[in-house]
Amino acid sequence: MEKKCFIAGLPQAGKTTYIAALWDVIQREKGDFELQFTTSPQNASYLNEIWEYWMKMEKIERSKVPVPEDIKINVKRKLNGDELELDIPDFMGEQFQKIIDRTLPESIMQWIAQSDRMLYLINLLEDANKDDVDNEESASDGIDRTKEKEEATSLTPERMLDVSQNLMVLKYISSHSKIDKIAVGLSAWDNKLSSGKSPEDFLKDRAPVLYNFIKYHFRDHLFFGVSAQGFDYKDKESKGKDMKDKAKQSNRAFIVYGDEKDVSFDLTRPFNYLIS
Ligand SMILES: Nc1nc2c(ncn2[C@@H]2O[C@H](COP(=O)(O)OP(=O)(O)O)[C@@H](O)[C@H]2O)c(=O)[nH]1
Ligand SMILES: [Mg+2]
Repeated sequence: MEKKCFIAGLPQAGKTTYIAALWDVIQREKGDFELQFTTSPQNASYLNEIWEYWMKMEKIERSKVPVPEDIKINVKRKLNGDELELDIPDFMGEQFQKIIDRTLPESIMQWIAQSDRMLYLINLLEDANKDDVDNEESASDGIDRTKEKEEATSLTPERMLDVSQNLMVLKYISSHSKIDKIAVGLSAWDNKLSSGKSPEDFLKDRAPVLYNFIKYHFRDHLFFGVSAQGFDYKDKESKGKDMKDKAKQSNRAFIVYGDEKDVSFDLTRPFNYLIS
């Protein structure tokens, strides 16, 4: 059986970092992972490049190597030897934003239409009010600001609330594909651990509309938190050395799977969920 799965999410959702951390797991093959991966070598240069940033604990800059639209990863379930082929493109998040203003390229439309599974990342909402800007001009210096004002209030995808953008993207995907099973990852979970909430409860609290949309439009859904970096790079000075050691033991990046209280270092688990 062959299933097509893709990783989706808006720009800054954490897709590339997750793929880099996953590639670390795949290469190392150390630790107690549910899945085993092999990857076609033609994409290795891109994967290696993002992995190097990940190792150095630096933000992943726009790749110098062309971003492959198609990263094929063969997956084997250790438990029973089931094999599957996941097709994981590291599409730019901007591509998904094109859903919103209806400029999505035909090739990606087809991609979505042919997929069975999706891992969807959401980088929650630190600035949920970012577009709730008060556009009232306070200055009365006689300068005509009509044009400025128009620009400031025109609702391009970038200016919409993350929640609205995510809703529109998910709405498109749910009605233009046969995807009925998704794994929803809340990224940068290192920043959310202190909330003490499960990822599902966190989303329900922060973005009830989005949460309900997911729940009622995709038959099977898993919520998980993921910290693909393991920590916030702004703390590199204080935590960097410790994190480097952890990376060597494959326990820097972690996920919080479903309602589990403990963190897990097996980043492959959401895929294990998706392949069955
Ligand atoms: N604190 C924290 N930040 C993260 C984590 N993963 C990604 N980020 C940050 O989120 C931003 C977007 O990540 P990126 O992987 O480039 O997102 P993409 O646009 O979806 O590919 C970057 O600034 C990352 O440093 C994480 O695990 N923890
Ligand atoms: Mg990216």
